[in-house]
Amino acid sequence: MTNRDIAAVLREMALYYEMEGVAFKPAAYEAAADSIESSGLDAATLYEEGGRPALKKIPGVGEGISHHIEGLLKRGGFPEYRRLHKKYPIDVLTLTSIEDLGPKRAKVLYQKLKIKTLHDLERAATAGKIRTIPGFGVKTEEKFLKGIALKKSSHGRYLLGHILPIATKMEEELRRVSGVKHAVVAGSIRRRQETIGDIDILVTTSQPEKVMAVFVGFPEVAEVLEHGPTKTTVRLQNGCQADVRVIADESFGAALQYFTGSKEHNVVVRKMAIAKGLKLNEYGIWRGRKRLAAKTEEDVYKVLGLSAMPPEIRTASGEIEAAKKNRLPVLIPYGSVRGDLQTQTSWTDGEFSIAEMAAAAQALGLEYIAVTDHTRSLAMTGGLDEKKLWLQGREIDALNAKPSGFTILKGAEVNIMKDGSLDIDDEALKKLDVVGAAVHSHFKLSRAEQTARVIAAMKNPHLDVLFHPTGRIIGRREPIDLDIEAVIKAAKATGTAVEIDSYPDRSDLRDSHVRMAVELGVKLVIDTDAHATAHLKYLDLGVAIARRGWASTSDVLNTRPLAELLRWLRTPKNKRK
Ligand code: DGT
Ligand code: CA
Ligand code: CA
Ligand code: ZN
Repeated sequence: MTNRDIAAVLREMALYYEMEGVAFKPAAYEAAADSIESSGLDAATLYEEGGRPALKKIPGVGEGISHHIEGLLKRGGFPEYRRLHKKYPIDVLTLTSIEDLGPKRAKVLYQKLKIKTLHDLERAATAGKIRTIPGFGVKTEEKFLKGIALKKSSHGRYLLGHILPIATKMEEELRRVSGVKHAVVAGSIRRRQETIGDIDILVTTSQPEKVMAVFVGFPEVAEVLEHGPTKTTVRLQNGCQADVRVIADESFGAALQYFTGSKEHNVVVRKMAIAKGLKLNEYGIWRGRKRLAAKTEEDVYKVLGLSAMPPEIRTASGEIEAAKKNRLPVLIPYGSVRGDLQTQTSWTDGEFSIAEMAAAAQALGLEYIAVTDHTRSLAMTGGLDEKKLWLQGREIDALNAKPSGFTILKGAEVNIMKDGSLDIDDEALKKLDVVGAAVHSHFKLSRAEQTARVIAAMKNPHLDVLFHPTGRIIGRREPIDLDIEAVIKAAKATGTAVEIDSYPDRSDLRDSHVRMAVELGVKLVIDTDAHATAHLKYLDLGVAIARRGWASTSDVLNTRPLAELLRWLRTPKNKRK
């Protein structure tokens, strides 16, 4: 049983407790699930080596949950889980992944229509049965159908944030096998695309059989689909396929270039080769039977008169022209964000206190964070009003007064109301270090209305960062209908920064939007939107989006040291550069 399997059961428990209307437990189980999923420690190994006390080393795992995990590891279940699963024999994780379908509604759907699966839901919705339940209506029914369609369309692809840690771990472990020289993840993962079809690993080694034996023996492997000395393909527990190709060391660069892609990029590069009377394939770049280069990617590109392009921008959208002219952008490096400017705490819907979030951020090497809890019109999160923001500010002052080399900024994730106004007074906003605002309601306005609403909000003299510019959640919620170009231009005109959200299924500002912002000289901010300490480590996923959008360090405000960031924030908006 993997950490991911355990996390799934704990998430199910959280949903069951929500159905039952139990207080506190849902949040605790959800937090434990996040923590286990992102932990570098394997729960089964911990348990094997140190029993139940060892499990409690995982943050968020206390007495009760450690008993449950023991039950899962020893017997594949535990009494409370069996009781609730019997009471609600439904695929609650899948059903509640549909927008607007929470656990409470899943319970009603089961009780009234015996809906257990996504298939049942689709059948009931197309038969017009959902609308017969009090409180559901035609709109809800349509929304469910849309949600199902969205889910189907993203089927078979995986979020980068979920796959990258697994791929990186495999790469590192294969590198340690004796005889291995190179082990590198290629394909869409190397290009850091937002979703991933499969994992492609390239290896050069003197002992191919050994590498393949280690690969098929990884604990994540569910099934071996093809096992040979040059190519082996497996399916992982999470459904994703992974393959390892063993290639000749002398053509490593050519193979890496070929298998990194994108296909579109490769098509253009190969045409360039043909135009020069050359041939390019995964074994090298050739004139007739003479191999001109193959050892490194740089060598291969050089034959074509190109400097090597960072994988993230190999999309056939201008990078080849830039490489020809030696005008490639210097992309923002991974690890260069100094502070997270969107985090939520237990003051609202986050799991941890301000002090805990700050300590975790500092442990990751960050220099500052902004606490940006939700504000009052988001009542379900316990959103803060002016008074509570002030009180929170006093807590932050007290924490900052202790010498730590780390700074907590006062902020908020203010709500943009339907008319574009903000739900907190200007006087209170003025006292904050950094004000973010986002759309959290009225997602379905027309493009013209939605655009005007967001632009009106950006005109507020205290709004520093537009959070969640599009509101998209991958595979779950369509973006709001927005004239994004007009919004980005308004950001420039008003001196407002725009957020790149690093959370794995958010990235609601897309690479193409980032590129537009960079071209227009709009400042960006990279945040995790952390609701728990375990989320803070997602910052580099946001850096990947920034890189895909051709952003440099200077485009991203929170790569700056604190004093410089504060100088920008304290400059009146119409004077910001
Ligand atoms: P994915 O797996 O759907 O997220 O996307 P990729 O880009 O990883 O695609 P994949 O796994 O099918 O192939 C890996 C790379 O191999 C791809 O990016 C470029 C190269 N490649 C594969 N098939 C072809 C092809 O037919 N033509 C060219 N030029 N390159 C190919
Ligand atoms: Ca791939
Ligand atoms: Ca592949
Ligand atoms: Zn929140």
